[in-house]
Amino acid sequence: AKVGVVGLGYVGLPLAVELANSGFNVFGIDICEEKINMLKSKKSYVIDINSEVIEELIDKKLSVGSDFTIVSNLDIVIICVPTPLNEAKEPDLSYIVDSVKEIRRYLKKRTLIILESTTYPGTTEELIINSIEEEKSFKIGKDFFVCYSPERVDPGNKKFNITNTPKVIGGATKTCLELGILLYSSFVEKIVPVSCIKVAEMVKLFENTFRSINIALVNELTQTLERIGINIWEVIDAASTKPFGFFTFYPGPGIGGHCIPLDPIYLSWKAKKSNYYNRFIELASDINSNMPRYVVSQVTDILNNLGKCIRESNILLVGVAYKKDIDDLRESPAIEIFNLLEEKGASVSYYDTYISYFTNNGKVVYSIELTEEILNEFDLVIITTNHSNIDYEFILSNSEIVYDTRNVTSKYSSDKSILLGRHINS
Ligand code: SAJ
Repeated sequence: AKVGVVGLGYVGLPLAVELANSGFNVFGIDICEEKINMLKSKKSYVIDINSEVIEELIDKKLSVGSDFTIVSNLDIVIICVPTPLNEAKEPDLSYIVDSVKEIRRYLKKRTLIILESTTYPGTTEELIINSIEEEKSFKIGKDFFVCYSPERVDPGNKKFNITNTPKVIGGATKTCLELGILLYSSFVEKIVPVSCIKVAEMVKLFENTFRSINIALVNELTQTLERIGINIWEVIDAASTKPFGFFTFYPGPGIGGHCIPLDPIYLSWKAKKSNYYNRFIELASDINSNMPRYVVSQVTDILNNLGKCIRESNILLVGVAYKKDIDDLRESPAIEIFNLLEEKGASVSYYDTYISYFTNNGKVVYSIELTEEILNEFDLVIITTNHSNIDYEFILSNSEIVYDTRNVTSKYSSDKSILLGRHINS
């Protein structure tokens, strides 16, 4: 069968590779010329796919381009385009709308269309099924088939990948579902069929809302226990010994990435549209997005206790990616902390083993070299992302004070390290 993958990002590219490796003729479509050119010159831009894999497949089982006319030769089209938030922090479905418009233009009868992009319940029906039935007067389940199957890709995860992560799927009709199951069964170990498309859309939002709310819980508890003078990190580690019915979440400098800060907003937006205001989600988003300010307030107190103030101080952020062991800066709380400190007059530098430079407010900022003399220049070091390949012992032994938002320094029991949430005696 000929399968099209629309959107060749961190979800679509690994999917296209997996499909090609399991024998399908795959046509990757992406409107971003730069991505297409990189793939054609046999280069990967996704952390989980190395360029050798592209070299093996490109122009053999995998061809790529920006042209949607190929859709008229495809049996299956899988849509993996971004679903961000717009300026007003509301769902932005423009990538889905635009790609469906192009697919619809060239769609031939009997094609299976699967949406994988994270979105609120009802999207697949409104934007794909209804629009194709109206514009092409195709009958769903007879002239074309539609499923929704949420992506569960976790970039950089060495243990879980597309084949060993259970795949939830819902179909518009029984036949649609059967076709979707047939497709995924050829390369996914466990398929989880659900009764309808809306349930499948909701499953992904629930998974990530669950994470956002539980992260917010420990982030708020951190501030409660700071007032009482209890170490939240010790409480969480001891509570995690409970062998059943407990999930471990840790406080941090805030939440980043392309999923957790966004997906719950898709759900709360949809809830509001159905005249239900989901208090948990709004509260969790507020608490999580306030953590960068909480970090800056603790750092201010620490510097004041040293007789220094943020204005002239020299601060180093260790780790700026949104989470450990990846090179992704999207929505990273470390960048927000960087900017908040600069606004207060500090001179801020960073060190990250995965990110050698980034553009911040139009300025290119480079990672420092981690040497003794450079470390000695800083009044304070903040550990914002806990990459595994950073030498924290070296940092501790060559710094005055290390404010640790990820609890990676406790094991060195150094009196120079102050954990996020510690009561700072003013
Ligand atoms: N974070 C905390 N405390 C925690 C866990 C995470 O502060 O206890 C922060 C992280 O530092 C990061 C943000 O939250 O800034 C999101 O972290 P995440 O571990 O949820 O990682 P993501 O954003 O890459 O989430 C993805 C999601 N995968 C999909 O949406 C398909 C999520 O469902 C996975 O559970 C998660 O990876 C994972 O477990 O790695």
